[in-house]
Amino acid sequence: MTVPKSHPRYESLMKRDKIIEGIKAGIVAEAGLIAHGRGEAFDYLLGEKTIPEAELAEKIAAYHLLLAENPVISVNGNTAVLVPDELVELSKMIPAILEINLFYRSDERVIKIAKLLKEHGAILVLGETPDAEIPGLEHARALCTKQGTIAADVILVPLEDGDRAQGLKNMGKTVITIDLNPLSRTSQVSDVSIVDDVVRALPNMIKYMKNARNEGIKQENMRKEISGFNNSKNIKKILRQIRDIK
Ligand code: PTJ
Repeated sequence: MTVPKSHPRYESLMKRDKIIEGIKAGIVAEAGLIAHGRGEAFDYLLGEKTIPEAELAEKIAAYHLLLAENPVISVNGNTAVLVPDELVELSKMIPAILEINLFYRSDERVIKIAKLLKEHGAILVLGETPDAEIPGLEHARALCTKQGTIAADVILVPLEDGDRAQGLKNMGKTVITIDLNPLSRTSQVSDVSIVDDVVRALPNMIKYMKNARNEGIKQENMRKEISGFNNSKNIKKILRQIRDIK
């Protein structure tokens, strides 16, 4: 189906199309469509735009990643088809390792996602041959690599399930998540919960990284901003906004 650019829901329809094509290509899990729909519902409630609380979390996340010693960006099927260029750009800017981690894991999907990221410019993508596990998880999300997830001090996990976010927290990592649902366990357990569409969140994080570099923001100033950030207060503000919609 060709969607005219003039259609009032053009952006939204294009995102759906990417997810559907991703399923046909064997990159996105079928459940990815359901996850996307849930995300859309929360996006409606947030006005389909980046709210100030998300903008703040995106800046804090960018600072965390810039200050990290071993930053890792986790990639799943939905994220790979929605923002492949941005994942690669972000990973090169920081620089951070890209590691594929899937809930509905199959070797075929992992290989296809790695290929897609490489077509978009990624040099190294981990996850095809996991050699470690996140303790306490009894599903495929536990599979990871020593070089990536295990060594990470800061990890960005877009469109996550709460189990792994908690598992990563238990390992002492700084966990940054992107999830449009502020009530999800993922959002509730993270250090920095970005309640925004991944399609808007990644470009914003890239923008804050560029600003930090261009304006020469000192590491100590980034640390100050990080320590002044209160994630649970930020989430509560978002929930209040949703509750007060007239
Ligand atoms: O590729 P796989 O096998 O790892 O599977 C990926 C999915 C997303 C299918 C899997 O992790 C899953 O089932 O996730 P959940 O438990 O449905 O959670 C996904 C969360 O992402 C939900 O809370 C949605 O609100 C949120 N979400 C969906 N689309 C977006 C989003 N958040 C930000 N941006 C989106 N575009």
